[in-house]
Amino acid sequence: MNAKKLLVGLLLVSVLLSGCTGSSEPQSPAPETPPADSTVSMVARNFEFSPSAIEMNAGDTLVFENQDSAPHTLTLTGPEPVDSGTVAPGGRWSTVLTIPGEYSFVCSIHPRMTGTLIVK
Ligand SMILES: [Cu+2]
Repeated sequence: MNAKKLLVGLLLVSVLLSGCTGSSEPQSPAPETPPADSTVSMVARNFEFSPSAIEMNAGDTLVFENQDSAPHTLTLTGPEPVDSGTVAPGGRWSTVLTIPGEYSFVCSIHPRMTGTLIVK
């Protein structure tokens, strides 16, 4: 009797072990990963924003890099106004825009530097 119980126990253990290492793993639903928020880059160069027309999705990060020899600002007007303040040459600034809509932007130091941005 004891030997039979031991044998059943061993069988059970071996079944469990093979279940863990075998190819017939239990089907668990793949974790739902929301699309990663992406980053949109924009630079100031030669006293121009590039690109000067930008589209991004709500929740994306807008990264502004000043590749010019002069300080610039990225001053956004629209549903979610935001101002980088002065970004020194070689400097970088970023913000996350969460409110969809049409924006325009300008460098407050050089008002002829303009552009448009759409948050979808
Ligand atoms: Cu400027």
